[in-house]
Formats: sequence, structure tokens, C-alpha cells
Amino acid sequence: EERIKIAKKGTIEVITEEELRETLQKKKEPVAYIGYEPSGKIHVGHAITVMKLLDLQRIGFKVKVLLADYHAHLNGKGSMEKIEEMAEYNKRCFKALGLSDDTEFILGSTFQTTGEYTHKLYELSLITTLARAKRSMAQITREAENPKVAEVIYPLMQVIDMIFLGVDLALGGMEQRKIHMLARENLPRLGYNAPVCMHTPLLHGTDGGEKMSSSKGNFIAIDDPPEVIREKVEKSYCPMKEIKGNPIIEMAEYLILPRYGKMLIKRPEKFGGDFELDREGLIREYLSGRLHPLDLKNAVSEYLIKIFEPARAYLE
Ligand code: IYR
Repeated sequence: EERIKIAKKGTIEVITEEELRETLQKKKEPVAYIGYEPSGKIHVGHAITVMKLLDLQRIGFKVKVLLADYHAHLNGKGSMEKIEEMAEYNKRCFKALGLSDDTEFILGSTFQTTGEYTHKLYELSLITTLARAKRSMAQITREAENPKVAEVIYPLMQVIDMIFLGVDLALGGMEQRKIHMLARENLPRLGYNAPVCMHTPLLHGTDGGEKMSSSKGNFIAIDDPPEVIREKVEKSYCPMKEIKGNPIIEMAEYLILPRYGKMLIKRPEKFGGDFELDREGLIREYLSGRLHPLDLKNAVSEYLIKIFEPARAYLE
């Protein structure tokens, strides 16, 4: 039960908790996996899922990280060559965030063109409606204007990945949930077990945009120097008394508080003095206006600098 609690902490949903319990009981070394499209920068949004991987390692999962080069290519992120370069850099970043030495990093293209993989992909394409495949990509695809067939191949490949990597648990941000649900429904129809699916909250961009993303320049990178972190946080969207879509509140809630439990907010005596807040306290004080955006931002900057300090040192 302690392990279930650690696994669930800070997630939005585990589908299903019962299956997770069973996996932990039955398997000696269950496998958890996540895939990332290689990206120019690894940022706080990625870090939220990597922290979850660390939790999963702690409770006994073997972790596989898929560097999804073909997926990035199919999603219009550039040539395979350029993407592979980014994948190498991303691997170093993920290691820098503290994943253990037995973490396995796998480049998608090393298995995604084999005959067996392709055969399974075709079988899946035969039982998946076009509408469903398209819908599953709503929050993932880059191209909205002139969608390509690549957009519907992408989710099917993600489902087949689960077979090839032999996973018991698939982790992802909430934007992956529709692909994961497709996997849970269709893998059994192909004769395979569907993995437990675990979803973390999505982080808005520092500009308040829908999603933090390296292609939109609205991110805080794990290797940004302290001055840059302070500057980006200071300029971030953080409306007073508003927590919905507020990236600064989200960083506190999804990254800092799950790790420390409480946050110390330093304030001059004349503005009320220091505050110590847990999650409920943070939300309550911010909504009431007693916690000012500026004091919150200062605290969040310093916590981010502290959390990413080892990664920055490792990457240098
Ligand atoms: N769709 C992910 C990348 C990805 C994830 C998994 I899990 C895969 O098996 C393949 C690709 C993204 O949006 O980054």
C-alpha cells in the first residue's frame, strides 16, 4: 500500500489502481515506460514525468525511456539526423535528472521498422477507426491546417511500442490519455495485455499558453542558469488570485510540493513575514490574495534552481 501511495502521488489518474496493485504483487521486476519525442530543450514539463519515473524506480519498477525519433519525425519535427542528435542530448538530460544506471534508453528507429513490428501495425490499423486515431492526436499533433496520414500512423505506432518494449505500465502527461485508452481497448483484441496507464498533469507555458513546449519558447529548461530561471519566472504569466492555467502555481503544485511537501515563502516582515504552505495552504492563500504573485514567484524560482542544480552540474 505504501508503494501504491508513492506511485499515485501527484498523478491525475492511474488506470487502474487495482491493476497496478496486481502488477506490483505478481511481477518481480515490472517495467514502466515513457516515450519522448526528442526535443531541443528538456524543460519543467518533462521534469514532472521524470520525477514520476524516479518514484516508480524507487518502488521497484524497471524503467525504459523511449527516445521516439520516428514519432518526432512523423510529427514534423525535422530530419531523422537532426532528431537523433537531439535524442543524444535528451538522454544526457534525463540521466542528469537522476534516473538510475539501469534505466534503459531505446531509440525508436532501432525496432520500429522490423517486419514483425510493421505486421502488427497493419493488424492494428485494421481494427482502429480513422476517427478514433485522429481524435487521439488532438493534443499532440503539430499540424492543424493540412493534416497528413503520418498523424494517424503515429498513435498506432505508440500502441505497438507497448508490445515491443514489454511494458506493464505506460506513463505520460494527460495529453497521451486518448492514445493510452486506444491501447487499452485494442491491444487485448490483438491478443496482448494492455498496460496500466498513469497520467500526470499538463503544465501551461510561462506565457500562459496551453502547453509548455520547447518549440514555443515558453519553457524553463532544466539547464537554464539561475539568472535565466529567475528572469523567466519573473516574466511569467501569474495573475493574482487565479490558479487556473497559472504556470507558476502549477510548478509549485506539480513539481515542488510533491517533492518537499511544504514550501517556504520568504517575505519581508512588513508584508507579513515568512509563510510555510502545503498544497492546500498554497491554493487557499493564493486565492484569497494574501499570497502575492511576486512572493510566490521568488519562492518558485529558488526552488527550481535548487531542484535542477544537480542536473546543471552534471550537464556542464
Ligand atoms: N506521444 C509522445 C511520444 C511517444 C510516447 C510513447 I509512450 C511512445 O511509445 C511513442 C511516442 C509525445 O507526445 O511526446
